[in-house]
Amino acid sequence: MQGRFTSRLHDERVASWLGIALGVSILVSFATGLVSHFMQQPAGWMQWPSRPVNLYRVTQGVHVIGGVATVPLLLAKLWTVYPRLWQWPAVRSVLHAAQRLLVFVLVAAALFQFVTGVLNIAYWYAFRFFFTTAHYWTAYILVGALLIHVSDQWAKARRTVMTRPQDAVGRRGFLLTVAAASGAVALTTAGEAVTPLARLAVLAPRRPGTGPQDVPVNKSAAATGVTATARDPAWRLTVTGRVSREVTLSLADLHALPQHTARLPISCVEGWSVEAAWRGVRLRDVLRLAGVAGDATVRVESLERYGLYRSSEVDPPHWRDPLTLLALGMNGAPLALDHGYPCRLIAPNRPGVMQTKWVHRLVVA
Ligand SMILES: Nc1nc2c(c(=O)[nH]1)N[C@H]1C(S)=C(S)[C@@H](COP(=O)(O)O)O[C@H]1N2
Ligand SMILES: [Mo]
Repeated sequence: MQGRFTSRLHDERVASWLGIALGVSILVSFATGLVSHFMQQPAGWMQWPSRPVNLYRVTQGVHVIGGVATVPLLLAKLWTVYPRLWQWPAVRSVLHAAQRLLVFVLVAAALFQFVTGVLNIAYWYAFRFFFTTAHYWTAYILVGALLIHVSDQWAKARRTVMTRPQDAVGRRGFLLTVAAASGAVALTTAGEAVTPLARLAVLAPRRPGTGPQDVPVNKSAAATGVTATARDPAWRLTVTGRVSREVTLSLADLHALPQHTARLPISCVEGWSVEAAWRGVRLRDVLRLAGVAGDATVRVESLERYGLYRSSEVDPPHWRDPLTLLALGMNGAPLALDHGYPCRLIAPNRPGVMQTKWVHRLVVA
């Protein structure tokens, strides 16, 4: 049966090199994915630092852009090894059956991660399950299967790549083509996070320079139903919870406090990121007015009634940071309604989903 697959590129050497590249990319995706998960849902003992300012921007850019660039590697690897699917006899022993089952789990988990990941950043929610949870748990299955597969294949792959090939069947050309495809995908996506490359980012769903005030918007005020409440002159910011005194501030009160500027990125979990010059009051100044303990955590709540991103938790390293602002303006103009007018949180080294817009309440715990 295998004789029918005429291309000699379906061989061990190509499979090994692609396997090594895939193994490295998947482990990098896994590590950066864990960073993103635990920044959003820290375990009890975790406190993330607020510096370096661009840390999350880099880890999540690597996760998403690196993940998209891995797709050509995965496709090439599957093409290289698929003749084995039809090997005969299908099962030779218990061990062989276990190996085949493992490869099945590995391929299924890898396809699931890449397909759902790409659909998610393309805003094509074709699946019924909640992406984040499914993507997170499947990552452990993928990496578990990968580690067993690597320990199983290590010796053989090592021998294969260490010995000189006896024939020339165009492997090098094939591998270079795959590398070029992967590089091209990366180059045409990277502009979503690397602003100077924005014009090349034809594959990126969001790009710097688009959207109000040159910054993209995921959820608009209209989509979240806050247009009227955000524009209401009766809008107030309240500081409540474990405070020495409750504080209520109007927009004019906020403008009367000392104003600061911070150059910080919005770094979306979807991989796009854009730096902007934010202007507003320091979160710590507002919390001090209410007399907040230094070790408190603060929940920043928006006017939004429903929706997963209507509030976010701010730990001491972030709220004490002088760069963390309740922004009233950006890029030299008052905050656009879609960017969170009258007031939004912006903090260093933090996922975009936790940069709450249309803030109206700070609850101290
Ligand atoms: N209240 C509220 N804040 C929110 C969101 C939201 O849906 N509701 N979306 C978040 C997400 S996912 C991102 S990436 C950033 C984007 O900020 P921008 O629209 O100003 O670029 O806002 C965050 N703040
Ligand atoms: Mo986001």
